[in-house]
Amino acid sequence: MSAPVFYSYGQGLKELEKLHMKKLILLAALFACTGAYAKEVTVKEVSNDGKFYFLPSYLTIQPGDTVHFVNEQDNIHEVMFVSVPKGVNEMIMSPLQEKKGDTFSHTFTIPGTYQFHCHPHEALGMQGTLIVGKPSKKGETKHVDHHALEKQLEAKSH
Ligand SMILES: [Cu+2]
Repeated sequence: MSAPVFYSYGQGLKELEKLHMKKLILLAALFACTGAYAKEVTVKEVSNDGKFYFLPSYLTIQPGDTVHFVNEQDNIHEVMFVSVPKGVNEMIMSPLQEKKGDTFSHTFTIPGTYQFHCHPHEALGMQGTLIVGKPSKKGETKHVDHHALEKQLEAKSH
């Protein structure tokens, strides 16, 4: 005959703690997925001794995070996204940022690799890369023809 099994009070408590921990871990995972902790990140647009660059020029964020592009000096910058993941169906570009403090903000929800440049300083190499979540694999991004778009916008305004 086997004796009935009784859990001591201490053992029962431990089991309860374990369950509680499992719940907490699940909750944390859920928050991570739903972006409850969305972050805000700043990228500076710097003009320094004839050099023009984004600071940082390479950054990784999570889907749902917002990037603020902030003009650091009274100089003209314009952020244009020239390569984006294929799922992105909008043109991401700032208006002309002419004054110190001018800010362009965008929230990124689609994972992948984004490349951007400053339009007036394109030839001077003012460019950057943004990774949202995970980098895109080959063939998962598309080039945005902003020169064509610019012509379209010009045509509309005339
Ligand atoms: Cu610029």
